[in-house]
Amino acid sequence: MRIIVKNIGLLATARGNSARKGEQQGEIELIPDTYVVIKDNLFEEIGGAHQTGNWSESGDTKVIDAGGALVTPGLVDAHTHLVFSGWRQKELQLKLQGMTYLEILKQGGGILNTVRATRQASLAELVAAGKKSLAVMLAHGTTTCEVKSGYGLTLEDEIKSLEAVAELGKCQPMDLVATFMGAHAVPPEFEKSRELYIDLVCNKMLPEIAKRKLAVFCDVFCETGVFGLGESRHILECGKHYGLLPKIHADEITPLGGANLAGEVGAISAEHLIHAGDEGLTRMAAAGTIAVVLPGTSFYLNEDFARAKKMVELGIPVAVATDFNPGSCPTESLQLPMNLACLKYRLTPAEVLTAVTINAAAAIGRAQDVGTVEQGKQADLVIWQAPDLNFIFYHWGVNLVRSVMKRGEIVV
Ligand code: IZC
Ligand code: ZN
Repeated sequence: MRIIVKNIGLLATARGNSARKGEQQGEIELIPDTYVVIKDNLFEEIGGAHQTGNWSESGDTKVIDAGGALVTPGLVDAHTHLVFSGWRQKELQLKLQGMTYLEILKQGGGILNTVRATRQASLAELVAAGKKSLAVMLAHGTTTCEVKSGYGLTLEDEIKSLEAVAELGKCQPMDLVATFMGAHAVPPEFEKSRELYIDLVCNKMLPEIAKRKLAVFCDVFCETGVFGLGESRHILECGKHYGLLPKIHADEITPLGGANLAGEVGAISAEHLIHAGDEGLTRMAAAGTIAVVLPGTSFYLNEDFARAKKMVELGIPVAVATDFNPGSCPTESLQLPMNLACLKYRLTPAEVLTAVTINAAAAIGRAQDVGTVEQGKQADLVIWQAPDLNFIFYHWGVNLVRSVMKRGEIVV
């Protein structure tokens, strides 16, 4: 069976199988009036400019009319905490009274509220909740995403969370990549003996999760009052020992030095980086670490915005993600983060498109098979309710997706 997507008004896509940095971040292909051919779930042929082709349905050819709209690769969300139970709308009042994110966490709220509910939830309940969130993501154009554990914080509950990710990967269309984040917070039962919790993460959770192949990456919330630099280094090195590649929540709320650590341990990506200093960014550039910046979180926490433009100038590949989680960024949609990346970071639409497709794919180890519309790649794409690329960065606050294709099948 061949599928033709015809009448594409503008095809906008980055190119290649690896992260794009520096000037390459903004170098994308813009092909007007074209078509794509899909066979066996993969892109088989990409038309040239003003090559509309003369396609008609037949027994083994299905034709989809893009209606002259903008088409891009399916979006890739490189940073989510989507397996959880326990939304935190009650904390909105505390926020409005002036309590900060870290103050709420210190009082046993925040992440720990979600941990309590997640521990009580069954695997089936986590899967059901995750499925709802993934359907919303897909409806907003995301076709591949990363998912972190980190609301279980016991061996059993971290495994339950990662098993939920595995289940979810099988029962809905999106591709999921799992990250183990046992080092998301120190749970209350270890408050007075945090080194024992770190021991549990390193000597029980990591080996078991690696043995069961439940995660590809290991992430740490390196932050004042959460995990310090030395603790984070230790956990990430242990993760490496068990074959889990390091990721790090770095310099989100305080300038602790997480970006430096990312460079030092050779992290595949460092996330947030709102307060990352020049030295940290230089180290990241030298190590080839991808910056996963999360403008929705800056917006929601009323924080500064990361220096993404500077990162591009320094030759750091930049990805933009949602940070979807029930505390600091409760949204499944990448569209507002894309608007913010353009309007607040001052990245160009082309740079942001690269950030939410090929660079995001590279940040989760999937740049070989998703993230661009090119021959041989998985046929994931978004048909937008938009005539050109500028439009989706300019018209905001509503869902601009008209249709979504995953592995050659229309799913939205
Ligand atoms: O539930 O608050 N920043 N972890 C680090 C989060 C936000 C998720 C949460
Ligand atoms: Zn996060």
